[in-house]
Amino acid sequence: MNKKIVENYEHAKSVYKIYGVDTDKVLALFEQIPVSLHCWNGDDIKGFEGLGEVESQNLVTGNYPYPARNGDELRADIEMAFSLSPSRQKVNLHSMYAERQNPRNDLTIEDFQLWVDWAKKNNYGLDFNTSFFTHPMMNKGFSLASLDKATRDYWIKAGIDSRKISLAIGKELGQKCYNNFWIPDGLKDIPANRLRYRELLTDSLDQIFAHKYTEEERKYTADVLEGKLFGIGTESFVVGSHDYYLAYAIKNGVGVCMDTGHYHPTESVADKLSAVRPFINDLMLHVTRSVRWDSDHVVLQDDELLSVMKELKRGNFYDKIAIGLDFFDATINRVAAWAIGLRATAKAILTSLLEPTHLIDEAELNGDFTERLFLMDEFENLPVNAVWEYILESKGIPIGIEALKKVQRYEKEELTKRS
Ligand code: RNT
Ligand code: ZN
Repeated sequence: MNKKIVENYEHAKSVYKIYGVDTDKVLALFEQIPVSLHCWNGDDIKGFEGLGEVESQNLVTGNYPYPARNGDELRADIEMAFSLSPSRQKVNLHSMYAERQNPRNDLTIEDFQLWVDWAKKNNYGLDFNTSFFTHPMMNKGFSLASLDKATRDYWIKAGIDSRKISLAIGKELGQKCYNNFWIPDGLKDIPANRLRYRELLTDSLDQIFAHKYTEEERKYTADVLEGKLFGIGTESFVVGSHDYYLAYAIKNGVGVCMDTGHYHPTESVADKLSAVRPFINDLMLHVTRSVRWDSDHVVLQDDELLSVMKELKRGNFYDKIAIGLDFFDATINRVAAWAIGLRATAKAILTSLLEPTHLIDEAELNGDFTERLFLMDEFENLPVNAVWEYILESKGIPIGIEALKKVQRYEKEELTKRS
């Protein structure tokens, strides 16, 4: 180990000790917190079905070369990104990344066997999503809430199958596979009747969730519903809004997924966690960075990210709320984008774990809000980075710009072969 890094860590350890934080315990805790990497940044959410020019309901901009074109390339890219992150690893799959050419609504775990074998081999967890978008069976941008029954039925079947796939994956890997539902259904302009679409969605979801998981099955899978405020092309009305899914989830015993880009710009997802988690069993986050709108920029250590992670720490939520990433940027190297987002998330998690939260809390309980505020700001500058570099060094992960250089070498030696 690099001597300077070890010395810096020892110093940081003594600083944290003054505030009653045991850095070695923090390191052990950090190891246990999984971050689920969204596979779809690797190919701009195109999938492997060769659907050609079918309309997409996700807006990805940029034309950086070398997107992954098949499972082997996508897996290699993900491995490269993971080699730059110290977090426990999960991969978030979408059904459009099946590697057998079965219809989107006729898939089983066998269509994802290469992913499952790979995850097993590398000790990664997996999460799952049905891709209710970018497909000929999308009907004017609608799936589960379409006015057309045949359209709804097609996607209901896909939803039912996704639960079987997710459960099977969870069992294979011996850990919970979150199954996320996001549908783009909505309207550009003001609907004449909002309730009609929401009733159709309720009927579709009721059919999908007709099977209630047993206690045993719940160890291996959970369904989460991802609401959204608006999308490009659905500015006036999104059927699956946050309120809709929250209400549906509470009534029906399913979970929710909160995407940090899916709310009004001044709403705080950090504030929502303690409001919602006590009333639902499963909560997943899609961590993203929105610039003015749901732009899905690469995650950085900004105030939003830190406030979410601090809330997970302060509310003791790290084993109760799952962290997934969700961003895509086709203007920069996609592997580097993943690495930047993974590292920023990991550092924000570490920052939160190292925070002497108990002292802030003590000040609050003593009614000393002056001290609470003082400490909050004071703790912004504790030596997190010394601990961070120690973690990277002890796992053999490149530190600082060396991480980017590794991606640059990968681009030169491997990615360029794709052109
Ligand atoms: C879209 C949602 C959704 C997707 C992925 C591809 O606004 O955030 O999570 O990004 O499922
Ligand atoms: Zn999302």
